[in-house]
Amino acid sequence: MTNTLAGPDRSRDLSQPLENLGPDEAMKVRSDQLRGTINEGLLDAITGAVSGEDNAKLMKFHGVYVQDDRDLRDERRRQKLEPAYSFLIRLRLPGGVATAAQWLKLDELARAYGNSSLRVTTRQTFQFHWVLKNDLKATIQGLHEVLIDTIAACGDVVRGVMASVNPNLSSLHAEVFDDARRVSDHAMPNMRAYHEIWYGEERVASSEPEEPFLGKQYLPRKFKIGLVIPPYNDIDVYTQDLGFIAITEDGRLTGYNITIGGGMGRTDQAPETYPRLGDVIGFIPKEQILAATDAVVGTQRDFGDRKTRAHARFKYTIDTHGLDFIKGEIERRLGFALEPAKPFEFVSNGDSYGWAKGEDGRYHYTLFVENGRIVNREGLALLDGLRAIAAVHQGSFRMTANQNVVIADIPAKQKPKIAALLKQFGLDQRNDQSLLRLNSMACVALPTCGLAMAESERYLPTLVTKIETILAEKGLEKEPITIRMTGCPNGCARPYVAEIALTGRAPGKYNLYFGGGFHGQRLNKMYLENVGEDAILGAVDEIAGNYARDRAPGEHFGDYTIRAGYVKEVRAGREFNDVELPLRFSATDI
Ligand code: SRM
Ligand code: SF4
Repeated sequence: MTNTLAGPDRSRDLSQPLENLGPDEAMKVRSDQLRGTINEGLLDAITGAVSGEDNAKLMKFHGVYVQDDRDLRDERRRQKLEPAYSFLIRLRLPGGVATAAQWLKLDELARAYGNSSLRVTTRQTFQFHWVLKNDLKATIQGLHEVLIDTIAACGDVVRGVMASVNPNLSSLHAEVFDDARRVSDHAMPNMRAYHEIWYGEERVASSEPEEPFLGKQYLPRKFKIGLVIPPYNDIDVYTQDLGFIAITEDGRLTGYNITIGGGMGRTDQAPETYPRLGDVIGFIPKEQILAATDAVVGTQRDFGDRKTRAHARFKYTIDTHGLDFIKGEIERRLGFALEPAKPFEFVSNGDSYGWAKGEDGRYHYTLFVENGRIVNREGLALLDGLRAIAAVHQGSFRMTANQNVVIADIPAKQKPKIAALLKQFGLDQRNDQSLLRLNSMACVALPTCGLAMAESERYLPTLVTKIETILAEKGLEKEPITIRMTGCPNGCARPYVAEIALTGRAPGKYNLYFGGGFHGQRLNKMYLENVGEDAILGAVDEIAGNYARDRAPGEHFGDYTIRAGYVKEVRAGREFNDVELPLRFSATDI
């Protein structure tokens, strides 16, 4: 795992005095390339967390977060106990693909250390929650046995690289998936610290810089990349910092249209923060994908805001400097002008469920996993069922960016066996849900997420049941409508492109949004602020009633809410908050 990114092309001076930069920049520089004192902090028996000033933040670059059980927080405080600490471990799984052997190992580790829970994330990977400090190394070493790591799953680096799952187009998927893997390997930091801390390798002295491309300050902020195969925008390409849209001719991949500057995160009552959809800036032949990654990531490395972290995402860099300037900078680094973007079309950003046959004759089964949580519950042994399938499966698994699982590449001969196991565990019934539920997505939120202000994963299923009743009364039960919920405005379930979205404000209170594009092409807009369930259901009831009566043939719910005037169309991130954006930063801020 070596980083092959080209050496720095730093048109800006990153060696400015650290006191002029944000505190996290100084932390990265003094971290000894992300080693900090993590090893010592893990040995501290006084706490269930990790001690040492910077270590909790530094561990994010290693794919590990300190958390505490928020259900127990108040009680523990009353008892004068420290919070019930545990850790989240996020895997690096480019394109969301795992082998059956890897699945079995994940299942084993989840049962041993992760409270028997596997969580498929909105970026196609897995998280273990509830891992105790003393089990961290065993978990990460267990992953290493099946060639999985957690490097750069979090932190100011290129995060998990996504790719469409596309069960039907086997060879195209293989090619695009391979590119996703190459981009991930190419862009990830070398991170010798990871090998030393988690695998116990010796530190090797070298006069060479450890991170020739990323330096000591890494990127200004997280950076997200995704590859999509039209017509399904199943990775929400416009929400990625850098997106590659596969372009084909006669079924053959010729290259990619590039989108830049997507992002969801925002903060309530901070209008200078906003979600933004990526701009399509041109086309590159497929051979140029790594060079394009270098050029775009390098531009953000050198021009991103290293002073104000809340404005450090690439979307703000673009809006601060202007799209034309950033595009020109990318082309300068590439050494050639981008070709004009090629035509493409998206039809949805959801998954297609059930059986599909690939062009190579192999079968794929997309299984609905509500909000990505794979556990055994009364009446549904999902963890057991998928383990039984992994034990015999000769193909792979693909995690979707909608938090579902594809049992992929099943040879025709094996299909009856997999079908029988799906039936045995009742998994063959899981896809029999309303189209609303099949197009629903919630972030984790409580009780593990430290930033959650309201429930999400634990509440959305109940709310969906109530909305299903409303839709059924109006004859809309067959209508595909996307609904997404998050426990805070950070937007981990990409809510701002959903047709109906809820973001948490306080326990039981949400902002309600309408108008997102059905294939992720348009941001939604706030309709009600900080309201509870009654107001949410009331609004849905009224609008759904009118939609059932007045919609045009084929008109999607999100489109209707705009046409009927419930919300204004948002054509650019700046219109999301109805204020003049972007706020301009002075040159010294950058
Ligand atoms: Fe996220 C922070 C969970 C996808 C935007 N996200 C967090 C943390 C780590 C909270 C924290 O910092 O302490 C959450 C851990 C909760 C837990 O207990 O698991 C968390 N994010 C998740 C996951 C697990 C949600 C899920 O239900 O699947 C997703 C993991 C993805 C992965 O595999 O890498 C996840 N997060 C996203 C996405 C969606 C995406 O990338 O496609 C977004 C919006 C896109 C974007 O980045 O703009 C997202 N997460 C954030 C943000 C806001 C970033 C910003 O620009 O403002 C934060 C907070 C931060 O970074 O400061 C955050
Ligand atoms: Fe946590 Fe907020 Fe992300 Fe949900 S959206 S997982 S509450 S940070």
